[in-house]
Amino acid sequence: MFKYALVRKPAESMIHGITRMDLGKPEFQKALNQHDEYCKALKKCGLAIVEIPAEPNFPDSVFVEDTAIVTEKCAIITFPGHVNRRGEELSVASKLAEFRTLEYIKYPGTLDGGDIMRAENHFFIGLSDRTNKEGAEQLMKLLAKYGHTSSMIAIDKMLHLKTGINYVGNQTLVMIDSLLSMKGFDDYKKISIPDEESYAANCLLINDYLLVAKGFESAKKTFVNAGFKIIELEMSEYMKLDGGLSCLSLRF
Ligand code: CIR
Repeated sequence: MFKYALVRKPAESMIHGITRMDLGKPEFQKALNQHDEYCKALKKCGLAIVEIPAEPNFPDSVFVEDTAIVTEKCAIITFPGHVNRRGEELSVASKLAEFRTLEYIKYPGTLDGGDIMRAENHFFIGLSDRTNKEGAEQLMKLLAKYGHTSSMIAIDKMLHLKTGINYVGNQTLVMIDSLLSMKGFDDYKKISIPDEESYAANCLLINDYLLVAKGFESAKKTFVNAGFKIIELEMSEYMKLDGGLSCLSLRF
């Protein structure tokens, strides 16, 4: 069970965040409101919110998930893959030091938390434009030191591994249809999400609830039929920046 969620509100500069999407610039006020609703949902899931100050110098810093991997025993601070995001991790590290022993990914290793998917004691590490082999190898060593297993999965097209694949407990993965044949996930049951609703694959299991993005009706039916208690959240302004539900918090 998770107890805490570390979050950071977006700064106004978020409208200049990195994106590969063509959905226009986010509206700051809407993004703030969506963030408030997100935090309310985390509280409903039973989490205490640990909030750190907004960082106007880092437009993407609302996506705190990319800056650390937090386990029961340690917090591994990342070396973010995109040069514009390097430095976001410092304030996250200071806060996490209050809760966990810190470990670090070091350059030339690069790694974004969005590429790390935990399934019970195993961690899948996506090799992407943001997470390189050196970063993945450093993470594997650190995880092994704390008793976890891990494996690397090369991804293409997606920004991060969890953009299209997420673990939802009970040996089950939520996956975009076109990824179903991907190697490395044979031992798992799969819930498939149509490619046209791919954004909905970035769902987030927190204790008894599954947080899902609003507006994806087919995915919603699939989740409800699979027996999840869902909380729907409007994510339009974060989708414009290529960010999903998991990116907005670190749960531990
Ligand atoms: C970026 O490109 O880095 C941000 N605009 C979005 C990061 C999303 N984070 C995530 O999927 N964990």
